[in-house]
Amino acid sequence: MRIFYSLILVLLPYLLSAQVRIKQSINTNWQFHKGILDETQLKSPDIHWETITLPHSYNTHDVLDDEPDYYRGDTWYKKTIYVPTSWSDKEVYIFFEGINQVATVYVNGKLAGEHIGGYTAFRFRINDFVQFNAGNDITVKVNNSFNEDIPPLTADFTFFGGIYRDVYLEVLNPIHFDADNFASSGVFVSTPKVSEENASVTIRGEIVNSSSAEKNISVISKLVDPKNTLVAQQETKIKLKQNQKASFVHNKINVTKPELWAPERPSLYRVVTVLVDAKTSQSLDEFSAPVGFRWYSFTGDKGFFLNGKPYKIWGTSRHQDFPYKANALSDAMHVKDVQLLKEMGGIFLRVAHYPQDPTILEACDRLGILASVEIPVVNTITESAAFKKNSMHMQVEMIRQNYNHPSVIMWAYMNEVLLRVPSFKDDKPRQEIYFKNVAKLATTLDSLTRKEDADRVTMMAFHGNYGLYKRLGMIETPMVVGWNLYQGWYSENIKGFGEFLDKHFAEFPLVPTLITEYGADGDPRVRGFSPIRFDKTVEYETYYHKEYIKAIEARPFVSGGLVWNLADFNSETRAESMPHINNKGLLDSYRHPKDAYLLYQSHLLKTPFLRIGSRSWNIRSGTAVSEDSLYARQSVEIYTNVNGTVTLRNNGKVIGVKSPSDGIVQFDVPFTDGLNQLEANGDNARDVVGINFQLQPSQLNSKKLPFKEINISLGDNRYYVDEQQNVWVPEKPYEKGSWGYIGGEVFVPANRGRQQYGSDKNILGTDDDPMNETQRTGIQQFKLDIPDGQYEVILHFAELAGGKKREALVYNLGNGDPTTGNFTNRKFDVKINGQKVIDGLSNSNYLIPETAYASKVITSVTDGNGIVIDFTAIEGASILNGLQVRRIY
Ligand code: GCB
Ligand code: CA
Repeated sequence: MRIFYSLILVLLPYLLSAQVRIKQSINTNWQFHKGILDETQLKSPDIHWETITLPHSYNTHDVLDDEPDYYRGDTWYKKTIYVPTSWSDKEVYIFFEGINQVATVYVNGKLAGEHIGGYTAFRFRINDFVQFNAGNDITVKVNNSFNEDIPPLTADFTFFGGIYRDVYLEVLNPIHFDADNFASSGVFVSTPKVSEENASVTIRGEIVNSSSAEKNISVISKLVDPKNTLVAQQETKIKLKQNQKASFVHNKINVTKPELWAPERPSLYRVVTVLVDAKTSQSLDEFSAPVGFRWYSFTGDKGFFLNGKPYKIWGTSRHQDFPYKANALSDAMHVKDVQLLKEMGGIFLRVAHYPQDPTILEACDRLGILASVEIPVVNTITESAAFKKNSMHMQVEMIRQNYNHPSVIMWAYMNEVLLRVPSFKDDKPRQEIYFKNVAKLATTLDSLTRKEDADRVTMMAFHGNYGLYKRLGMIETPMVVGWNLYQGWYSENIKGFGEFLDKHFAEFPLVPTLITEYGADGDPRVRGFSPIRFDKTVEYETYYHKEYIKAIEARPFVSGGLVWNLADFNSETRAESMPHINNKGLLDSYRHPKDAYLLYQSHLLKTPFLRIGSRSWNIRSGTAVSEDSLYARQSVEIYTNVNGTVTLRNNGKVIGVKSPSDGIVQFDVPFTDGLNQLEANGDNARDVVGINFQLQPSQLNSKKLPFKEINISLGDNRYYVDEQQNVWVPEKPYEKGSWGYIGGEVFVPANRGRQQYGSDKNILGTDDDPMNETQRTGIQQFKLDIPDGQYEVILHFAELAGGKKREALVYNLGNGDPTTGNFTNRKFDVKINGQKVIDGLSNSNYLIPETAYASKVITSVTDGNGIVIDFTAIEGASILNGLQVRRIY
């Protein structure tokens, strides 16, 4: 989807206008069928086809529901294309930007070709199957099943199926740039020499004459500068015999004092190469690509240099999905992500874990974002010839298809490939053979990459098992090593991050290192004032990034840090607080910024920046300081790069004046009931945020602040804002005049591991996982000293114990199934103000493990007795996960 207009203007004086290649998308009006079809069924009128538009995925919804797994199997797409008679002397191709993961393409029932791999483009010549001046049936079988010979095998992202990128028809003259070169453009542009003084451009490619006549061709390459002024050109004459291929090289295109391409100023030149019929002067084909003049190097001790200057690389990785769209995003949605990275102040995009839509690298070229691209060899390999062949094929496709992007400086080929090591039934010698095979495949892919592109650097990303990669010699295989490190997230000690790097530097002082991943989950709905690891609060995520920024900045030998991830993304097999989503994004999955995104802005942006941190936590709740002081104090962080002080006002009143440190100012804000307009002012920067505060009375019978409603998450220390905009507040012990629990303890998982409290299981039947995952176990009473009136009380329960084998329990209750861990049956009654509202709640009725159960009860409060909820255990311990109380009258 390139725009040729300006080029046409440039070239007009030199060429006769003529029809060069046509590239037209054919995305509309496809028919789709999910399921296996045989040849007769394909033609049968009884088969249901749904009309759809590309890009399309058939996994938009099943990756987000409560059913485990998503459809991974056969699907069919079909469409009629019209091929005009005027194309009968042309070469007609069908071009797919990407289909996940195996595509078989038929034209009028005949096999046109098959493609393996979900993230690279492919094209098939279809002349032999089409009828001109007629409708032609394109039928595509798509299959995204697990295939042990096709990477990725397993990974922390979802392998959505479908024709999820654009599809085009390409119509070429018989004389054209080679269209059968791994779906590349057939022409490759490089900048072998670049300095401030001068730069050179090399353009090489192959030209095909598929006609039956000999032709004299001029190949003319022109270089235009960022203002579209011609700066250099080269012309070659070629005699092309019928059905012959010939190559050309233009390497005499030089520029003095080039405008350099850099993140601050991504100046783009452009190359246009045209094939001209020497006799008629008609242009027959045209190629165009951006050119960015830059040079760079990675060093082991001083980090990264671009155009001779040191740069700390800051950036992110990015997945290509969006809620309810799977991978089928519009071009604009892809571009927006790169823009968001730019607006954060990032200068690097790790296109991970697979090549993405062409618009991504186009945007990187334009916006000055450096990039790496990699094939999806993730976690593990299959030691088969086919796996190796497919990996190598993908690597060549990736490099040739994305070669002409000045933003790309790095090709990678494996991610954490030793994360999932087959145990071979504890056969250590066999495992050792596997290790060797992995290391060998790495070397093969690395050499292949260097051979394909001698100008860029190679990279492989490792997980924290330093010793193993070192032992296998893999640290020295790529030109740059990438480390994916999660100290302070998957492992306990956050300082371990810096220690790891220092050790690495001591042992491999010459190996350039880049932190290719680091990150912590922040569920955008979960907040807290005492964040701890794995509590999923946005606040812990922010804390983690503060620490990592300091550690990376403190070490000049580290080339930079790439946050995992730009945005939250789908990983169907994940449970935790937001099932199916990996919450390590700096943006949530709808691309709203979390606080950590603002933290990076304050750290990286050069223009005045100031943002009030909890803009996304704009519905809050808390208890008034006292009966007479009708406000609650809560912390607010402001992220800024301004010099001098920041003044914060709430509803016009000055709260404080403070100087930032490390880009942050923190205020304890007295929030009043209702709307709190926070206004922060600093040097040349200002921000306003409205926070709706639901102030809870300190005494529930308060006249000044009458009780309305409250939502309490038991066994919880965090705040949670649900989809209905209810704010759930943390539990507290009962105090007279107020509310709280009596008895019991915070639920802590059996094998605590990373989770300090609460469960990390997907609780079925609810979207309120954070509230349902936490629980007070052994609770005796819950009291609210609320005034007389009529109330709605909703009690929330979820069985969190055991639960490894949910089904076994449901169907085999009480038989002591050993696979269910520490599970003990429970049974208890619930009374509200003396009346039994739940009789014998147990695992034999509603308490199905890991499943939400809630019950709403209407109750009257009289005689100033408030609400007293009694839990009486009959077997095991009583539980309560959440409680909502709302005054009706
Ligand atoms: C990793 C993987 C990435 C995961 C990430 C995580 O190391 O490379 O694919 O998504 O960790 O969040 O666990
Ligand atoms: Ca709870």
